[in-house]
Amino acid sequence: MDGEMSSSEGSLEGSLTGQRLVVATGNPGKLGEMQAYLKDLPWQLVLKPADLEIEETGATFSENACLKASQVAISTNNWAIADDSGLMVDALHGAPGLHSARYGATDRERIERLLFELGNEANRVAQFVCVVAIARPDGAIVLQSKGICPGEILYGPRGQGGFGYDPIFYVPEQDMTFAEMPAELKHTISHRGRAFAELLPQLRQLD
Ligand code: ITT
Repeated sequence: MDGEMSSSEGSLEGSLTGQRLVVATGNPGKLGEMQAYLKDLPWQLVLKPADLEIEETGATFSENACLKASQVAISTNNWAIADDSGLMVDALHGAPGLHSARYGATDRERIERLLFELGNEANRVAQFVCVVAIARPDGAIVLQSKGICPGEILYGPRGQGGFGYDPIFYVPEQDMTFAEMPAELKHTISHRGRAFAELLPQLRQLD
């Protein structure tokens, strides 16, 4: 996956027919999940050019998702889909939130920092939030949806799957962290899964 991401714009798996849809993410974990949600649609999925970086200056997940989708659409003159997401921890007043990706240099450092900031705090309540936006080639946003997944932050990592904060995000109903779940289960119940569940029927109608 990393190899694919380092290439410039290129085709991904998916339909070979239909309009091109640029998947506007530089995060390989997200890319894999977005591809899985989009795989049966009649769109030709295309990678964002590796050197096209969008500055996330928005004040909300929605603003950032729209920014990324719009700017990638305009730069590539194609339809584009973007996701802005993050982990909000109640006891940290919503942090890392919008800054989830910038909380540390690597997934491991981000997890270590979050566990350090929380310390022995008894309130471990948290939620993952995801907004997905789709832009036309002229940059206009045509679809947007939001998904939330409630859970708790563990005291240490558990599980090998997923990416990002998955090993410390525990979902009580499943008695598993995101990293312990089979990918299909995470895809169904996650913040991203919920956002895509709302978006996909509308995307089918667009086509
Ligand atoms: P793009 O903007 O290029 O898509 P990014 O990683 O910078 O990639 P965001 O700004 O949306 O994306 O940051 C979201 C961060 O939140 C991401 O880097 C992860 O650390 C975390 N995150 C989001 N969804 C997650 C998930 O399903 N599991 C674990 N961590 C997740």
